[in-house]
Amino acid sequence: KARKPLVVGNWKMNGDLIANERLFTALRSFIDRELLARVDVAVCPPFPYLGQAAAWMGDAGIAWGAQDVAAHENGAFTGEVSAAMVSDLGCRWAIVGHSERRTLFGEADETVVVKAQRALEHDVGVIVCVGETLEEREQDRAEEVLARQVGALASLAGVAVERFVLAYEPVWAIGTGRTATPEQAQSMHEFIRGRLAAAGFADSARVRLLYGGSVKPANAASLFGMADIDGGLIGGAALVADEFGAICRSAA
Ligand code: G2H
Repeated sequence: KARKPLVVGNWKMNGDLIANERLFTALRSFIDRELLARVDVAVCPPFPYLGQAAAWMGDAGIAWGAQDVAAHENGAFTGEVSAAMVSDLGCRWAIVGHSERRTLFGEADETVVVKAQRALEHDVGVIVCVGETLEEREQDRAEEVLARQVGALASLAGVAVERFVLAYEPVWAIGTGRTATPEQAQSMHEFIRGRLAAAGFADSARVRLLYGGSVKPANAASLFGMADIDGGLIGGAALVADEFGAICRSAA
């Protein structure tokens, strides 16, 4: 494939100083420079541990990123974490618009795009998540929802492709053990790439599209083997070093 695969661990709200140290140590040994020459790897721990990630991953060639950023620049927004702050902590990436943010915290397309803009302004690349819910899929509205979510990103069309990644996460496949079949996922990825082009992304063929939703060592290779799947956004399996390492190797 022309696009270098990317595998991102989304730790969600998990971890503690001691468990993280163990995970970072194991990741350093499972994911070596030879693998990193073929696959980009990033881990996204919760905000309080970004400094710990920097300390452990800094010289390992594994990037780290935030799971979210604030839509506001700075100021009286108690509890929020700005793009400038995560940039300060060396984050190469910020995940924005994860389905859990959209469904549990009511984030709308408009908020997602503003958050992405904030991150990009601070030189933090974005991993923008899109995906339909089970209800939307059953109503045969998956493509309509994706078209809306991708269309809302039109103002980002000029961004350098190195800094812009899209993750397709069918919400019905997240943490449920249900995975989209590789063919189902591929057909949605192909659709998304088409919508990116329609939204003005001249380089849509070079944008990396990740699949997310119950990716495990057993299904990673068949997903990553599809033409428009350029890696994965990994939740549960990212907390288990040998599973995450195996998934990264499947992308090579
Ligand atoms: C989807 C994914 C990572 P999991 O949310 O973002 O999680 O792999 O646990 O389904």
